[in-house]
Parts: sequence; C-alpha cells; structure tokens
Amino acid sequence: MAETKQRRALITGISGQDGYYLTRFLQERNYEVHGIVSCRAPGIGEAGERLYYADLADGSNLSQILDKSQPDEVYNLAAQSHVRLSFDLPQYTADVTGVGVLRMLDAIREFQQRAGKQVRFYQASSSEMFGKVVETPQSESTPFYPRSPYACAKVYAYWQTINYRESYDMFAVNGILFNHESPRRGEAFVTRKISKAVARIKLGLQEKLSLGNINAQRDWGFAGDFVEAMWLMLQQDVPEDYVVATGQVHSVRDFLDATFGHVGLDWTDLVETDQNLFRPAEVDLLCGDASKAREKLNWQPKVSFKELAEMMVDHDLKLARKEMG
Ligand code: F7E
Repeated sequence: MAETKQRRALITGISGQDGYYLTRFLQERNYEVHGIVSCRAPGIGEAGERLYYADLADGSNLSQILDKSQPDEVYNLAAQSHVRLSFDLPQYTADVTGVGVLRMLDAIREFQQRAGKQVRFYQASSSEMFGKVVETPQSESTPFYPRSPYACAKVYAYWQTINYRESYDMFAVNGILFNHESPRRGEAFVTRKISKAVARIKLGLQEKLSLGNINAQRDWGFAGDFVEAMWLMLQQDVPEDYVVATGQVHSVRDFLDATFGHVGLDWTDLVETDQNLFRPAEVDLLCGDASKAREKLNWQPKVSFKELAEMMVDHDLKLARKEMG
C-alpha cells in the first residue's frame, strides 16, 4: 500500500485564538504544523508546532519560511484585528491587515514556481467588510460597506486573494467569518472583556466594568467550530469563498445577561458607559447567512450562544481564582 505523505500547514497569526484551535484541529488530522509569530521567540511551540519569526509588515523573510516549511496549505490568520484600534493606527492596520496579505500571496506565487507544487491558501476575511449592511442576513453575494480602517484593509485583502486566484490560477479562498469567540479570545474584544470582568467581580477582585455601545448586535459563534470550516474550504475541488456564521443575532446586552446571569449577578448596577470606548463609526448589526457552507462544506456550528458565554465565564473563574492565590 502506498504511504500517504504527511501534509504540512503553515499558519500566520498562530499565537492568536484561531491559531490555537486550528493548530490542534490540524494535528488531530496528522498535519505537521508550522507557524509564524511576530512577537515571540521562534522555536517549538506548546503543541509541538514549529515557529518562525516574521511580520506581514515586512515580507523579506516570507520566501525563506515557505522554503523551510514546504507547506501544502497556508492559513493567513495574522492581522491587526482590533477594529477600535484601527482608527488610531490606520496606516499600520492597512499595511499589516491589507498589504501584508499581498506580500504573502506573492511569496506563495513565487514559491509555487520554485518548488513546482501547488499551495492552497486561506485568507481570514471578515464580516466587518459588510459594515453598514445593505441587506440582512449577509451572504457571499452581499456588497461590502466597510466602516473602519480595519474593514477597508480586509476588503483590499479579500480582492487581492480573488485577484491572485484568477490571475495565476492559485487555489486561494476567502472565509468570511463572523465574530467567533472562546476562552482564548483576546481580552480587548468585548466578549472576553465581559467574561473576565464577570469572574473578577464575582470573586471581589473588581468592582465595575466599563463598556462602549452595548446595543451593538453580532452573530457570535465558537472559534473551535469555525476553524473546521477554514480547513474544509481548502479540501474542496474548486476554490470558492464562503460565509461562516451561526445565523443567530445577539446584542452586547444579551451577552451581559448570559454571563452575569451564569454567576447569579444582575449587571445593571455593575456596568458603566465610557464614551472613549465608542467607535467613530459603528457597525450596528451583523447576521450571517451560511447556507453555502452548510450545503457545500456540510459545515454547521455546534456550540450555542449560551454555552459559549458560560464556557468563557467558567474559564475566567478559574483564572480569577488563581489570581487570588
Ligand atoms: O466588538 C461593542 C463594539 O471588539 C463587538 C474582531 O475579531 O469580529 C471582531 O470585531 C461590539 C462592537 O469585535 C465595547 O462597539 C461595546 O460593536 O468584540 P469587538 P468586532 O469589532 O465586532 C470581527 C468579525 C473581526 O473581524 C474583528 O477582527 O461590541 N463594544 N463596548 C465593545 N467592544 C470592545 N472591544 N470593547 C468594549 O468595551
């Protein structure tokens, strides 16, 4: 029997939330995982993944990393991904989140010629591209209306991915992912900011929580479910773009109800509004239509909104107990 060669994946942004879940998902499928980190020492990571040091703001060593890792699949998860921060750092965000993708696409195009093999490329596109939505729910055919430097950069990267697919016959796809959270979510994003505060308030480590616009509505799913869709997109015969979402909409208020409710607290006197946390332009409501992913990829989310909220609070309660010593 012919031995099947172990497949290799290269993940940019491997130290982030999605990198964590994707690494473990691919390793369970016997992939050799390589990753790019921009602010940590290279070497061997926690899960045995091989780490290289690079930054999408500087493409000079991307070719070298492709030569060393010899990937069959590249997942581009790296970005300056904080929407509020992108208003303060618009040029940096455009460079990393937008032009950085072009740098990677071009390095892959050249690598394919050198190595004489095809690489499958996944671009982490975002529901933020729909911004001031022109229809609800949003699907692959909904026009974009970006509302932040971050979203504008993602739209640029989305079109470059399609441009490289069509110009150079590359297997390059966009996963248009709606918000996805987990206990690994960065603490500056609203869900994790809340789950952490709930745990610390419950244990008496913190008194209040400051938030911006709590009327914003999002389609929130579990990151662990969403990485499966990324992988499925690269296993198809034809490269296409897909929306990945739960189709369920909740407000920040609903997340406050679910998380504070989980520990038996009423949040109304514990949450205060801070005008500095509002954005110059807000995205009021996002709701994804993932019918295409459901039908063609046979993908569907497994974790509900309530389960997600409770999972995050339970994790943060453990961390808060450690903090107490
Ligand atoms: O905000 C409101 C805020 O920062 C959600 C990124 O992964 O998902 C994420 O972008 C909502 C917004 O995520 C606070 O105004 C209120 O309406 O958790 P967020 P995001 O902006 O939706 C998309 C799909 C991405 O691609 C992005 O990379 O919550 N909100 N008060 C707040 N948000 C934050 N961060 N902090 C607050 O205090």
